[in-house]
Amino acid sequence: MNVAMVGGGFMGKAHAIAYAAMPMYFWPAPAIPVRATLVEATNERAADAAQQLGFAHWSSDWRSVIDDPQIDVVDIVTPNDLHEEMVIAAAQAGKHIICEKPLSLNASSARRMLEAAEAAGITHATAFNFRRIPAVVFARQLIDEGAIGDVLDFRGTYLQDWSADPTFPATWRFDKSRAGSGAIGDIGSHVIDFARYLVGEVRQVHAVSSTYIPERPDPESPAGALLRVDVDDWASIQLEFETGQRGSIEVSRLAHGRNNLLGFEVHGTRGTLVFDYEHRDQLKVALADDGARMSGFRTINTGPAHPYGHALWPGPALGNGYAESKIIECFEFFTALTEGRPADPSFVDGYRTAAIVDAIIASTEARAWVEVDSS
Ligand code: NAI
Ligand code: SOE
Repeated sequence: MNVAMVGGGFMGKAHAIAYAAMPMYFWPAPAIPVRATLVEATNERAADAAQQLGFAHWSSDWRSVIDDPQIDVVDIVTPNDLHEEMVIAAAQAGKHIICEKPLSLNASSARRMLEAAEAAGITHATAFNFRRIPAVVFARQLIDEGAIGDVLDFRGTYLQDWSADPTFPATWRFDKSRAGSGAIGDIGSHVIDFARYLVGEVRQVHAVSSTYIPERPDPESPAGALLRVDVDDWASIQLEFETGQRGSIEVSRLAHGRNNLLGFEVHGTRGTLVFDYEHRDQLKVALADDGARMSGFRTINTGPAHPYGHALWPGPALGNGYAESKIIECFEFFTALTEGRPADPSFVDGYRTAAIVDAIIASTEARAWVEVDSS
């Protein structure tokens, strides 16, 4: 199936690897993704990225792939503010769509994208790839099997330090008009997706946030010019799920030493599950049935006995990375597409996550609990 990818930056590289490698992991593949056209902001960038990432054609006009009858799938990997227009146009042209997270700048925009995709009857996916990590899927299986009893609460974190240096420039992720929010939507959306995947829908939230570095160097202007940062750097969020459980999430992009600590801890009446992306092949499991004498965590390295184990490496702990999470995401998307069923996570998940992000931001402003409106 012919894929047009719009955006050949950091994540575009991961998506391109997934298109190339998915059939090598999952064989026979549900479909063979063909890297047909890469669209970038300029002809120069498009030509270079197409050559690097193995696309047959390139363009600097994203509408050209919308109008191209040879294109089956459009993959949106651009900054967040560009998602809505591109996705709606692709849906109206009948293209199947993968769109990166967060789906858009806010829930009303995400809702328009979902409605356009549903009206078009196309397969649509939101690229929350981390829920596809084998250890995360294994955690979901254990919860579903009742291995930790009834879920009591959820703790999630996403702590990074790539922007802890005040001289890190004000790239698009620090501009509300381009990103929608800061850490809350950028990395908090991943943790929210974990919470929804492992526990369920969120009823209301209470949050506080801070912008620690209010100005950063303008990457587009001569040395020394500063831009005001109008998004959050850090947030602490309390959750109440629709089923009554409680939870908490902390996000920061300025946590020195925390390079990419995306994780969760789920407490149940009969056990606890702990995941840490920095040790992403592992799931730590504590079970009450082990008794006091043997109380503690066992560290399970995922491998052939675990989700997707048949397709990944032939032994536990051989190492799954960013690319493998995208390769699995790609497999699941094309499986859903060829089977004619909804992808998971879809734009519904992108919209519901956006509604939770909106409520979190509203709560930081109101300094009160805010109901999630994902009607
Ligand atoms: P980036 O800035 O590295 O790349 C974005 C690319 O889009 C740039 O190369 C830029 O030239 C291109 N672009 C801008 N305007 C364009 C246009 N009109 N037409 C075509 N190309 C255009 O950004 P990054 O980090 O790759 O993020 C892209 C998206 O992926 C964002 O929505 C981000 O939230 C998401 N993302 C998701 C991750 C995940 O784990 N699922 C990880 C990193 C980013
Ligand atoms: C920056 O915080 C970033 O690239 C996020 O945008 C991604 O979603 C995350 O997976 C890695 O960090």
